[in-house]
Amino acid sequence: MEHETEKKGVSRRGLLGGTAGAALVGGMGALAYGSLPARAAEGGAKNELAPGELDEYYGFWSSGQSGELRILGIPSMRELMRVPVFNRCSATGWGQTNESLKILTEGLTEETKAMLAVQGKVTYDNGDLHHPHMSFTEGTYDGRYLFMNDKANTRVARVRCDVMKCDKIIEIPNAHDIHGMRPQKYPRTGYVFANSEHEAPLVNDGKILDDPSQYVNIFSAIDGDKMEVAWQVIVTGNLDNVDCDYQGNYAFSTSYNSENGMNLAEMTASELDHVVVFNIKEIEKGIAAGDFQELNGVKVVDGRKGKDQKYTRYIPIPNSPHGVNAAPDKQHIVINGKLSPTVSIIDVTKLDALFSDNADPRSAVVGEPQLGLGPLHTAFDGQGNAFTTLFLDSQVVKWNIDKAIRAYAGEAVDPIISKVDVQYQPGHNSTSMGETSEADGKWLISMNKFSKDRFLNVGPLKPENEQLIDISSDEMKVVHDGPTFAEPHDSIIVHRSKVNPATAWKRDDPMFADAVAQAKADGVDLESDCTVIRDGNKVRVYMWSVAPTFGLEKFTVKQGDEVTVYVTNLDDIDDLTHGFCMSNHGVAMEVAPQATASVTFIAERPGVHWFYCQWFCHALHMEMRGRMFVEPRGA
Ligand code: CUK
Ligand code: CUA
Repeated sequence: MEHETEKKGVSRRGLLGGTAGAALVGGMGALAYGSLPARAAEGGAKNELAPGELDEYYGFWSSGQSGELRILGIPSMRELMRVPVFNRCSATGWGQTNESLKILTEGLTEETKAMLAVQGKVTYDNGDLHHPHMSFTEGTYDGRYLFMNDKANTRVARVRCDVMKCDKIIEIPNAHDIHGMRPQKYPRTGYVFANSEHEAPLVNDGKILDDPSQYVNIFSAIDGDKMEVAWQVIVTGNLDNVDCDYQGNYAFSTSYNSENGMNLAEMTASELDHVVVFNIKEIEKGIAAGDFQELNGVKVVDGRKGKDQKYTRYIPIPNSPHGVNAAPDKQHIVINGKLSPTVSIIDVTKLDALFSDNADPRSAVVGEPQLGLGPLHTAFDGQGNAFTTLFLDSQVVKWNIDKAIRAYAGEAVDPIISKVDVQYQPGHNSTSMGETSEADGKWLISMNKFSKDRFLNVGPLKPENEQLIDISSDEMKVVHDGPTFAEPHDSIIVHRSKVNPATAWKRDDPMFADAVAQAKADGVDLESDCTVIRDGNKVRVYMWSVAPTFGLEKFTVKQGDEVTVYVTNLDDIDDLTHGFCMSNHGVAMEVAPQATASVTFIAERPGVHWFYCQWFCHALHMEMRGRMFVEPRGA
């Protein structure tokens, strides 16, 4: 039995390799790749990496209602890291450390803070992270930031790519449930465009419920450098997904409820919904000229349908369109029909006429190929082809943009190149570098909502299935199934040359500037002093960590003290993260190399309590511990 397994292993490896692969598959694979031992047998690109081999791409993944950002290696699909954003994290202390609580609270509106305070909270515990996108410079990723939305609590967050940590979260006033979100592509990000999905009365103070005529929706442009709302636009209908052009002139939002309906029947009543085109330059001019109202501190222009519009155009699109994706040819925008089997192709060079000559909005549509049932999202290969997920058909369809345009103009050409079955019901898809001008046509991820029978049954709640598809030839080939937990919507695939994270923190990093300032005020040198400062019933405990010891082996506080522990990790070796966990106090945090992290709690239990390093760091990691002694009240 053992022998047999081994034999199988050998022959499988042989198949992936050169000579045996050539012999077994014959013909096409052998000719193209027979002499390249690293290639997969059947002629595609290689997706299985040997131990120790590095991936060519970073995949940045949303996690839906899990609220975090995930980092995968592509094409191996190995999960490399989880970056807590809107969620709480037991491992890193995100949502518990002072550094993370500052980020999670400072961007909330006063109204939200008051609402949370009534519930005994300082911030939200959950989030629904749908869309992670990297900042751009001149049409391609620049490796500065990742931006992402929280549909659940109307927020937008930013992750710094140098340390892969969230550094800003803002709540968007006037909006209701941020869904679609994309960074400006040109000249740089710049703006981060964010859609408010759900309509509400403009002044939502509990006086209006059943008067849809008073419901509006809000499109926001966020300044991605400052993480502040730059301006907003009032629109008609709801807003779903958003993308923008490569010229820096227009943004596009789909609306699946142009009817302004409040229930399913009303929302899907009309055959045509629309995509809203936002004229960025005109909106900026309008703001500069004072043509806005100020609402909750934000400058808001009116872009509703049916006015003499300077700021917006509404292009009719069949039916309940969902995804919107700008092609790397810098000219075409694909709107995905969802309830219509079509996608609509907008030519950005025809948009100026919509505004300057009041041309028929539909004149910007230059193609509308029928692709299959339930088109949701489209990705691109940089060679003129597009890949659209068909939710109802459980397929990805590869089609040619130019042929679709020619067919729309009356030529007898079929734009569809091929289809591949995916398992099952795909939502988003993404291609390697596909949302940039450097789309390279190597890999496609199909993010499927259901895995059904693809994995061992783990109970009624099942993982989703994300499939890696080789798109290096016209026949798309599914090469990997990847189960994922709730519920990644979207992903981007970024070439590793674009991202260059640090291996240790810099001591002057703004992430822990408050801790550094407090230490300075207390006359403490974080890099050498370990000490306890009493300030009334507030106690600040400073210590460093060097594997395998904490700078303090014990400290004493009084019952009822508010204790803040600052740990500075003096280790600067790659991978030498420490932790600080105060047992039986619900306190734990990550302290990565050269970082300072702090956490505050009330010492309410008299006696001895061990704190320990919960991040494996050394052969004597278990010994990396110390004691907090809490003197009883009145002692
Ligand atoms: S949405 Cu989920 S499948 Cu939030 Cu981008 Cu289309
Ligand atoms: Cu330090 Cu484990």
